[in-house]
Amino acid sequence: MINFTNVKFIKSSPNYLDAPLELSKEVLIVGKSNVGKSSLINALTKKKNLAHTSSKPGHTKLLNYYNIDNSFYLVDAPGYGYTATGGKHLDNFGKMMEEYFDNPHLKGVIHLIDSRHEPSKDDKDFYAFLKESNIPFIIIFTKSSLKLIN
Ligand SMILES: Nc1nc2c(ncn2[C@@H]2O[C@H](COP(=O)(O)OP(=O)(O)OP(=O)(O)O)[C@@H](O)[C@H]2O)c(=O)[nH]1
Ligand SMILES: [Mg+2]
Repeated sequence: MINFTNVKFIKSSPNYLDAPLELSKEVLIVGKSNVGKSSLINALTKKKNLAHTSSKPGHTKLLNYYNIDNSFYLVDAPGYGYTATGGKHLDNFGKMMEEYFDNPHLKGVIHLIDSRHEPSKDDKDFYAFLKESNIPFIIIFTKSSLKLIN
């Protein structure tokens, strides 16, 4: 069984060509800015401050590689759908991801969607992109305040 507490931050990379190669498997966490990607890494690994989180969108800017139990890398990606400057953030993001999806080490994707809102156009576009790819993926809805127990 994989031990999610045996975790190490390895490096930040601008693209997968600069990624660590020791383990040949990686799982990407992706979703719009501020949806909770970095927080999910901290929750999964039970380490509060391993991945840097922020209430301001656009915090994660590079691909951050975490070694999970010497078994695979969990990769925290920058978010889509946010631009501080009004620039072409999604275009840059799209280019980065298209290149990234050529990565033979990519074995799965965790796509996060904010459960409090209708999926955005970017959410739908990325979902369509995932369906077209041959990579297995799951969707996790974040920021739910659903109470299961009274
Ligand atoms: N209520 C609630 N807040 C959350 C949840 N997950 C994350 N947050 C908060 O949402 C904000 C953004 O979280 P991050 O984990 O930094 O989001 P991110 O997707 O990594 O954001 P970028 O790196 O900017 O793309 C932080 O203030 C978190 O505390 C959740 O499940 N519920
Ligand atoms: Mg982040």
